[in-house]
Amino acid sequence: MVGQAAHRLAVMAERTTNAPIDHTPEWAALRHHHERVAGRHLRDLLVEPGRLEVLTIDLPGIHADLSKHRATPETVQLLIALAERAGVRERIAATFGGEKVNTTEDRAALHVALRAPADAVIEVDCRNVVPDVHEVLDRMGSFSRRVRGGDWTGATGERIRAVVNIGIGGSDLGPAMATEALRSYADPACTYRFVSNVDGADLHWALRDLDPATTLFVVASKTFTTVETLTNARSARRWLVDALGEDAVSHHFVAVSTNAERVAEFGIDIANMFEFWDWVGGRYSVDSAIGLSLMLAIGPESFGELLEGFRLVDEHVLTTPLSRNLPVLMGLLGVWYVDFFGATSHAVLPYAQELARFPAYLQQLEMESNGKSVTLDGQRVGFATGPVVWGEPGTNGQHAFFQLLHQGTELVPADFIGTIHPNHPLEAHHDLLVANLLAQTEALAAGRTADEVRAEGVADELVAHKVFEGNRPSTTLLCDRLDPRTLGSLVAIYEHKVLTQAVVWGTNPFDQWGVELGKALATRIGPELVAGDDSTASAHDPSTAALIERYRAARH
Ligand code: G6Q
Repeated sequence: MVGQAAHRLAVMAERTTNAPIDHTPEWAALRHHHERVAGRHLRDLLVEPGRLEVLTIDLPGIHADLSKHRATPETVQLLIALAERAGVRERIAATFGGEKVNTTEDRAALHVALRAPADAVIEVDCRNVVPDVHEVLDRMGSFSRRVRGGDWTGATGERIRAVVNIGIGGSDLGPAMATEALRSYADPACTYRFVSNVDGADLHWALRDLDPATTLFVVASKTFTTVETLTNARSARRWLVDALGEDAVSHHFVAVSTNAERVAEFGIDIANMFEFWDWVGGRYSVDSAIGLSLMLAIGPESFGELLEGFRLVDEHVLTTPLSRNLPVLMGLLGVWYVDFFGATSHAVLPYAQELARFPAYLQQLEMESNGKSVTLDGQRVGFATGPVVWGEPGTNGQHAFFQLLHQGTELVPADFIGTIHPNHPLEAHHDLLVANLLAQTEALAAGRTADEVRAEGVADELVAHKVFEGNRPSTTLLCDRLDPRTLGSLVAIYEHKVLTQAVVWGTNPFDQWGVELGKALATRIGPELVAGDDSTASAHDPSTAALIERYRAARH
């Protein structure tokens, strides 16, 4: 094992210190190939015999169709050769193996351990972390059962009717997205709210109609130093104490964190703290204790199914050849569009209202992970990396930004995500929804030629306006049903897609220095807005200094 690990690290080092990826023969081969095939139209590609078999992949509960991509079998082969050159297999294995792949923070990135079966052995610094993971899961399970069953009550003995998660970024987006996505699995007797923004409006409106006696706060923060979260948690604590007194806190506040000291300092009993570890990145943490609010909503059994969905994809990514490996192929197709077609954005379009927050969740997962411009060895990249990720649920988007997808000058690859079975009884709505999804992917691919437009009797002067070039690529992920297992699988697919791309680009998908900068900058300006301080003008650029002064003059 030690020998294998050393070999993997040596391979990683060689990949990252040798020629940049865009100086390799595999990159050059893709460039030449692009010149040859970029002009080919999806109308023609799509009807090539055998294409569907090669470019569709079935995972339990998810059918993935990659055939509407501007790729030939040769494109896929060349992309896989690029992945091999970059060491995708080795880096995935190193990540799963607990190696410290997050080199700039000297940490493992071991979210896969969060869903490993109880008998698995995954070591960090020679310690098997799997028993720790399961111990916390068990504690979360029994706590959730007590709250859901009414055995854990508020200070006045009443059962909990509202759960308010206070966290931000990775400590908010995952549980908020998943609680909405799985709302049909949630206990309807309880209300679930997520407060993240330091804008007081967020907390104010979240608490407005809640009763302190029946409200449970989950304060979720990996570091327990994040200003927004601590500010919201302090105000929530005051709201509770004003109504029920200081002794009520231990009945109404629990914490999720890696930092027991800070939790205790804040005034939450560490007996009411659910732990996770520094090897869990914020945006990779929905399946850790950060998912506690979600577990309170859907129950430990459904949470277990969510973990099973993650695990299925982990096994798939580890054991499937790259040519049939869904997250790897999605990642490589992303590289193909960004680096060879010049695409600068990627749309995520769930045709499932319950997935309304999924684009925002992926925005963080993808952009915080792959918004990087230096390689692991600190060299500036000479090529484009992560695209802007954005999206909204269909069909709403069709009445808004889809115009640009169809006829704009930008090439925007898109993921369409839908389900065969709805989680509601309005079946006729669902057929209409799915019909729209399929029609959009078809229209984006095929377009409409001038001849077709003319054949419809359109006046000559309008023909150019009504032509659709088509050739706009998309992935379709058609799920059986949006259930906990499928949601877990969907998230894992994107986690491994992101890793694949980072390996190709040679960047670190697990650090976030840009986010850390934001935290530091706000702390600096904050006091200047309140206290009259003449040094402000010299410490900032003229625009910022004037804005600070304007705000201060009007407010204080
Ligand atoms: C995630 C990021 C970031 C983080 C938040 C909250 O990968 O690092 O979004 O999750 O800044 O941090 P805390 O959990 O420490 O409060």
